[in-house]
Amino acid sequence: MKIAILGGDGFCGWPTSLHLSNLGHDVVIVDNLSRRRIDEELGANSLTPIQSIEDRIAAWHEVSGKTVEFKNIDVAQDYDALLSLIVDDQVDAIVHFAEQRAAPYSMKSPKNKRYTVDNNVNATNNVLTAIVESGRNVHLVHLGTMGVYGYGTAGMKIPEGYLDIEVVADEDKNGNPAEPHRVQQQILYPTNPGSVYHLTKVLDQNMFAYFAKNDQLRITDLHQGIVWGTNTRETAMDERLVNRFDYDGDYGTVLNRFLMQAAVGYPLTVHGTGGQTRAFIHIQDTVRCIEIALNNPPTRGDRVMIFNQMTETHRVRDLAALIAKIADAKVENVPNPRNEAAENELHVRNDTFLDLGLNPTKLAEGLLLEVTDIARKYADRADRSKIPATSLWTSNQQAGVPASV
Ligand code: NAD
Ligand code: USQ
Repeated sequence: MKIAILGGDGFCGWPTSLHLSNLGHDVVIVDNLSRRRIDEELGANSLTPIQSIEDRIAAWHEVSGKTVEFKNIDVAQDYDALLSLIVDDQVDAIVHFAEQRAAPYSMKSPKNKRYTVDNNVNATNNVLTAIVESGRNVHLVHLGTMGVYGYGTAGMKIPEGYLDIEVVADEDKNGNPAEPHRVQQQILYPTNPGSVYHLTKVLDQNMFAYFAKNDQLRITDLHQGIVWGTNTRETAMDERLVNRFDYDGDYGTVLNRFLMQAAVGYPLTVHGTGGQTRAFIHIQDTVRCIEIALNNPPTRGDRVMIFNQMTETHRVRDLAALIAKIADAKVENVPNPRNEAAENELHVRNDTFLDLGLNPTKLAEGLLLEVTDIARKYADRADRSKIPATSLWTSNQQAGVPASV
């Protein structure tokens, strides 16, 4: 297949590009390198020494003999370039990662809130509109988030996108009064976003539903949990291919932050009580799930296919305790800079990927390797001043700075 990877220079996009290229697909990376510019703006850097996109692609060619193309296109701004790419390169599938993905960054200021909405909503709208205008039967695979559901449980496992409901109707199909009777329906699971970033994924979801209905676009929306880990089989083939590792207070996600904090002797920053339960997936499983999703497209005219892309759920304080034990680190409860439930249960269905052959990498197997192979190896590149989470959800919140630091 000819596959365009939008956001292919990012944390999930780069290993996905190599994985699909290694499988023999013809891959073109589309990225405006905004994530690298945000690193400069924040004065933060990947813990791992990532190479320029040009050097990455040259190294991949040297190591594998395969060619990956790169096009610098702003998907949210440059509609014509995106349309030309789909038409001229005869794209069969698009994997869409090209969004601002950090919840703390999205909450940092009015400017950041507006940028996140403008960038993410326009990017998705442009992709959908360009696919329709191209007239090509492109399969769109989008990276969405578990966060569209909120993180609660309503006495049932969170289903894969759709909720079965039963209503008591008092009209017949023609709208005439009738004896009350039960009618079954499926609706999109009610949304409950926890940040402006998560809100953009909710808006995406409605755009997908509309374009699938009106234009019969083939769309798969992957509701992914928090990704942990760094390398995949392909990015581990040569140090020049290494994946990015974010640890700063805006872009670093919880498990990778704890791994890095343990490696540099910084207390593990548990926000609040650490009673927040979240869904997780290893980066190796992310790339495999995308392969599986590409191999199992919906049929034209189907509704959006939604898969929950996660393999296990954990409470934040349990993760901290686990890492403290294996890496001999200290845990410190810090003020929670976010406006979120202090404690929650989370139970999630993920049958589709398991049925389609995903064999999950569990935390228990991979954690120690991440600490020793990655976090400790690159510990001297860490800037401790970038660790605290300082982006506040409301003016009532306080930054997540450990008292002992
Ligand atoms: P990332 O920031 O590392 O990568 C995103 C890439 O998209 C960057 O390279 C950036 O330069 C590019 N990009 C952003 N806006 C663009 C635009 N307008 N035009 C072109 N390129 C643009 O993020 P990531 O962690 O790889 O996440 C990728 C996707 O997966 C996101 O949509 C995110 O919501 C989703 N996701 C990520 C995680 C996670 O834990 N990292 C979990 C669930 C879902
Ligand atoms: N947390 C801590 N200490 C830290 C960092 C985070 O306790 O040092 C807590 C947060 O308060 C939160 C939880 O850990 O309760 C998760 O935070 P996170 O930054 O790891 O994840 P989140 O903001 O939800 O965002 C990440 C990705 C996003 C993706 C989402 C999937 O950045 O792109 O959509 O995970 S999910 O969480 O399932 O919605």
